Amino acid sequence: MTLEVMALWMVMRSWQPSSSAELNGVVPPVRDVRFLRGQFTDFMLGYKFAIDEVITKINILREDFNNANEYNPIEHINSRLKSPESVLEKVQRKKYAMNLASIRENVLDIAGVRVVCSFISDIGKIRDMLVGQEDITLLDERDYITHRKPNGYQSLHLIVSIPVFRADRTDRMPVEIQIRTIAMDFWASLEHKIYYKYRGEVPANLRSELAQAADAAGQLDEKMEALHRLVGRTGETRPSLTDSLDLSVLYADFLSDRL
Ligand code: 0O2
Repeated sequence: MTLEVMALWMVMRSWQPSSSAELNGVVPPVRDVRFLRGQFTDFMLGYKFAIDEVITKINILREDFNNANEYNPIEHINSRLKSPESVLEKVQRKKYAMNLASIRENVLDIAGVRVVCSFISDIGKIRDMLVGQEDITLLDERDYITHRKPNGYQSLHLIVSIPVFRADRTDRMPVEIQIRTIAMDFWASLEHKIYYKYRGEVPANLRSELAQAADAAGQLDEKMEALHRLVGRTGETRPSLTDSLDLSVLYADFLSDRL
């Protein structure tokens, strides 16, 4: 039996071994494990659907900006579903109860979506557009841009909940949305690689280099923001749709194209 299956079994049974001897001695029945796997898959599927919903929302914003020929603040989007191992590792590290109800209540970053923008000012815009949507509820917000982490990490983290319409029920699911600039993202992905390479024990000289790189990234963001403002938007707003507009001229134009 793999460790993963054993871990799933423990979660589903709300059971924690009191010692490694107890863990070694216990073999769950195969039928249970199949059932538990099914339950866990169903549980995780809800988070996958929540990611799909949020990505659809962001893609709609993106396409809407493009359609209006407006400047598009969204550079790129990516997402990740936490693996069962890292969900369980977090439960263990934070000393939460090892059962699904506890995971549902406490682990709010199983579904994660990252939005990368060009400029610092885009971050607030995207945040407001998402949080302002009727079916989105903001549960928590961490502003690591105003309050940069000591290692230099910068990003805006939102925990939101959105409804996911399943075949037999509607669940409100939490999603962590990270919004950051290209420079912040570049720094964070390099730092992540270094952190994993050294298994968290990053040597002091590298930590200091990373802090300097974070400063440089911060300065670049400020410079780009200033240039962006200088080039400026004209402040044009797109005209709102006029329902009573006579579309006969447009129809005639379509007909003339066909000839
Ligand atoms: P991954 O690879 O994105 O899945 P915790 O989850 O307990 O560590 P907490 O308090 O729940 O942290 O949330 P926090 O610190 O607000 O945000 C956690 C997520 O933010 C991480 O997820 C990273 O994606 C990102 N993050 C936070 N701090 C740093 C940092 O110093 N460097 C980098 N590169 N990313 C950071 P995961 O699940 O740890 O990783």
